[in-house]
Amino acid sequence: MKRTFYLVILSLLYAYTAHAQMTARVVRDSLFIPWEITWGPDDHIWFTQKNGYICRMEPTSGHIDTLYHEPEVVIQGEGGMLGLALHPNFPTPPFVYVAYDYMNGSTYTAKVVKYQYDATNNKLINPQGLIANIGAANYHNGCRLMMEGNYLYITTGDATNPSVAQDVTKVNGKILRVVQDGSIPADNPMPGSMLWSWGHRNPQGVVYANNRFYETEHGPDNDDEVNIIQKGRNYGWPNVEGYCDKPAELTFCTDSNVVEPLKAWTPTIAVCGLDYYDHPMFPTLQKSLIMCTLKDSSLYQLKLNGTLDGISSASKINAVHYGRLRDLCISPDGRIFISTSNSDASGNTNRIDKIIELYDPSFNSVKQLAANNFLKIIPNPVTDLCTIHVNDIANRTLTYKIVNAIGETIASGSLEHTDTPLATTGWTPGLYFIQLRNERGTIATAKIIRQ
Ligand SMILES: [Ca+2]
Ligand SMILES: [Ca+2]
Ligand SMILES: [Ca+2]
Repeated sequence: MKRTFYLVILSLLYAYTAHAQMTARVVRDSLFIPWEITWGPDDHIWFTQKNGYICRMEPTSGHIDTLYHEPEVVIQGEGGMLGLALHPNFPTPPFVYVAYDYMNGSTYTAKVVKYQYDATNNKLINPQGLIANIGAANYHNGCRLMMEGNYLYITTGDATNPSVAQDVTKVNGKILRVVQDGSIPADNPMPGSMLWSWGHRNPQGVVYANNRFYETEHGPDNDDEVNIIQKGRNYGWPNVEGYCDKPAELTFCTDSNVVEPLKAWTPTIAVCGLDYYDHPMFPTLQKSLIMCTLKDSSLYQLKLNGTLDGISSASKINAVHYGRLRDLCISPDGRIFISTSNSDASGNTNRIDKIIELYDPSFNSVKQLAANNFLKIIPNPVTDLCTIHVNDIANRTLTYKIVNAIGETIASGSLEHTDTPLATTGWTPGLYFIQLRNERGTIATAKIIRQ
């Protein structure tokens, strides 16, 4: 009996992956289902709430500005204001894409709208419908958005009509791909069609990383899935649930060239928001997908294999106990932000959801990144000239900004080589900071001491 007890304790310990020093901090509470949270290049979190609010949050103070309230949004079951994506070159152009459900006459319907960010007034303006007439229902509404290159990807659910997922004349049960203005790309799988892939039940998480498109979707009472989405391929629903492993499924899989999931979960855990982690703040999480779950109320690490096209292990991240988890985003400096989805169990008026930051308080980005030779100022302290050294500049678009002790910018530029000279002639002796940025925001800071 005692031995069994210890074995249970031991197996519980191994069921969770320990991540040294992972600390959780509630950044903001009293929210209503932050359905999509995404990191902006302005170092703010952009997010939707299911009741029709599009917001922007400063992630240290938790200060929120409401950018837009869409009165057209109608919450019905799982429907409401759902996905959001920023243009990949935001703020040039300053486009924000949002998907939501509303009443189109007497028909519950989803649409995708493009807004323009007016930075002067900190508001969204000029809503412009991009895609209309996506079927919606109380369940299975899809509506995750992702922009990659010039293309906007939209997931759609089967809206409780399973057979629609195999009907390539219909937009439901699909992943759609359009150009940023809503037009249909010439290289989509079928001429004149928005369809990119089909046979989906209810995709709820998408992320593009490693030149791959990873996706999560809900199964029925079995077989939640993680997939890699490929152009023009069939993902099986409703003829195939999870892997091609039943006799009828095997026939359909062969006939329709069905793509099997990387991993499937039975019983289901209600897989949801998905992102990719590869930062030294949490070395054990590097090269992993991070996945939220609703029913299972856990944050999962899905460690990728060496070729990044399979999952070598799945484990729960143990610092996270906040109930149902809807979505996440990752800051360029390695912090993980998650949003909860507990208001849906409590009626539409209770705002009990949170955005939470997971970070390592002992992680000193200057020290750790310097240990990886990522960012170094040589020499430091400096007299008239130093070198900004950045390791691994390949495929990175890096810029820097030098600020003085009172926050004034005194120099800036781009980094195109691992070593870039920086003249400090004329600087008043004292303390300065270099901020290193990629296209997603600030990734590292370091002190410069001018003698
Ligand atoms: Ca997200
Ligand atoms: Ca499938
Ligand atoms: Ca199966």
